[in-house]
Amino acid sequence: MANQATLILIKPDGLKKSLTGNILTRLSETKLEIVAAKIATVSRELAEEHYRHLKDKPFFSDLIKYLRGELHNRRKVMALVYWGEDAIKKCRQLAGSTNPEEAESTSIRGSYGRITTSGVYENVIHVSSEDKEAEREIKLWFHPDEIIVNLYPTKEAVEKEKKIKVWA
Ligand code: IDP
Ligand code: MG
Repeated sequence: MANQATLILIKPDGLKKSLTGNILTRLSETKLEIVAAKIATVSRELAEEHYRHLKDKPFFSDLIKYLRGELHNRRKVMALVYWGEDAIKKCRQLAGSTNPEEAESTSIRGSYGRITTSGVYENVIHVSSEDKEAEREIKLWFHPDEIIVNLYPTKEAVEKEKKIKVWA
């Protein structure tokens, strides 16, 4: 299996429960490389685009609230790109099943996830499920210059008169 990239999100419940260290320690068992990392706020557009494959599900609007941190008063996620051999399978195995009640008890979701009374699967972490999805998601969450390896083709562009913030 060739090198592969996957998006990982530590979701707002993971941040609120102070699980960042535990989750990164678990993921380090994979011996994969972290090639991008940041804390990000999640706009409605980003959340809806990220979970667009679920937009017809009855739990979609709660899922968007969950990813945006509205259920945990933590308006942020930690986004990372893990890279290396068989990255998706290795990370999904450690993450465990989508439904935290069905996830193996020692997996990340099995250890730390729960189903809320309103039925949201609060499962602490997101992992891309296959190559095409990983590419779509990584491009959604990161600019090319935030990733320290060349994962996908890029092109040069000039942004005219774009206001940016610099240190005062
Ligand atoms: P995945 O996160 O394991 O790839 P997906 O099917 O892509 O699973 O679903 C994305 C997220 O939507 C899940 O991680 C979970 O938070 C939520 N979700 C998925 N299915 C259900 C469901 O049946 N009820 C409630 N929440 C769900
Ligand atoms: Mg998925």
